[in-house]
Amino acid sequence: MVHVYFQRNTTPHSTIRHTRLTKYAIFVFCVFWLTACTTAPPTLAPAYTYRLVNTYPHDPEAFTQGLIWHNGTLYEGTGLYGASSLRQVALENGEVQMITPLPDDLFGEGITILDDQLFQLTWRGQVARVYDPNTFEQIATIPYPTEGWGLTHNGEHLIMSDGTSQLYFRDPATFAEVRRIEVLEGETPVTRLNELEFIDGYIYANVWKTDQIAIIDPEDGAVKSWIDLSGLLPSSQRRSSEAVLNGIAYDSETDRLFVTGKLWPNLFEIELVPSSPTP
Ligand SMILES: [Ca+2]
Repeated sequence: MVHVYFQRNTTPHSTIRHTRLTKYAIFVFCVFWLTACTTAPPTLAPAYTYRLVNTYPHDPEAFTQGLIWHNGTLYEGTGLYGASSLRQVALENGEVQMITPLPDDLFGEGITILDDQLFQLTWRGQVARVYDPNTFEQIATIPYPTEGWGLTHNGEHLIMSDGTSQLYFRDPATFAEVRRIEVLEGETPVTRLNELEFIDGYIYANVWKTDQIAIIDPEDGAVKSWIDLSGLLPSSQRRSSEAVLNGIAYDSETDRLFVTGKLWPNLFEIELVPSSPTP
């Protein structure tokens, strides 16, 4: 096709040649533009920063692995072998109102409450513990085949992370895998997904050892936005390299978003603020 065009372009009529050359240039540009559009790296998801609304005390010994808001109070799951627990915590003063320890050989991880059952994962124990959220009486244990990191639910299924870029949707009665998504920013897997919260139809996941929370489409795993919490707890107040952001809870009745971290002395209520566009 291009060869035929050049043959036609041998006409001595300069105006026609000029017009055809212009058309050819436009054609080449369009081909190049379309090719560029299909192969260019995806645009990074837009980011939010935060506005600090309230600061509350948080047990600096709590190695936070799960955080939720339920029926007007906080519930927290903590980790480490020999120190893992499930807690009910007063927001205003951080006091532990109810606590049950885990066996020393279990490392507690994410928690969530669905249909009046409280689920707590374990890291490598491959077993979830199920409690009555009002009494912390243990109701059941349910095995699963992966590591356990973060946990939330969409009202029907449990949603679970295992430190990879995968999120697993599980039947709350059996932990059978219903489906899974790979979390991607463009085509790049987002790994080390940790504590989770399902908020207004999206999965919020903080990324281990970062100050970043990904907002994820639960249908296809696409990262829709990021929340940058850099500076929320200064490094001078972090006791070790393990003292990282890990805990997202949401009070849907009052639209309050809470975050904290492992061994953090504070729990924060924040509001999301769109980042200023890059000039
Ligand atoms: Ca959570």
